[in-house]
Amino acid sequence: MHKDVGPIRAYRVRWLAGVLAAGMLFLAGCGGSTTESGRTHAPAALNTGASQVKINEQDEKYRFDPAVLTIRKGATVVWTNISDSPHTVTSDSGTLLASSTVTPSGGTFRFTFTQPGTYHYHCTIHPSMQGTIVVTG
Ligand SMILES: [Cu+2]
Repeated sequence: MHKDVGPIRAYRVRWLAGVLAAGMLFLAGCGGSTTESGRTHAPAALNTGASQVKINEQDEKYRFDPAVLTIRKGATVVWTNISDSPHTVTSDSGTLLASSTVTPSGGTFRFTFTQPGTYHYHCTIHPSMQGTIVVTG
């Protein structure tokens, strides 16, 4: 008897994605702890996803979420504007991050960090919006 295993496999993929997402949150919460326990046997496709920063609104203030994001050298960060206002992603010093206007309701800006360091940035339209990307070696 031949059974269609499609739905079961789909469930397992979703479950694995959830476990990996939880593991990444755990790593982020530990400020870049180098534990490897959550990274075994991860499918290659799930290792190539970009890190995400949401531009959203909370308590009537726009913000970068998370405000501080730790990534590894070579990783790409994608900022997605899910708020109702345009924003920018602009380095506090230097010219590394220099987005054009990131449009409301889904506009994105992406950047690949190739050098370790701590990169502070802000929104030129709302200077109180500040964020930091920490790139580990
Ligand atoms: Cu802004």
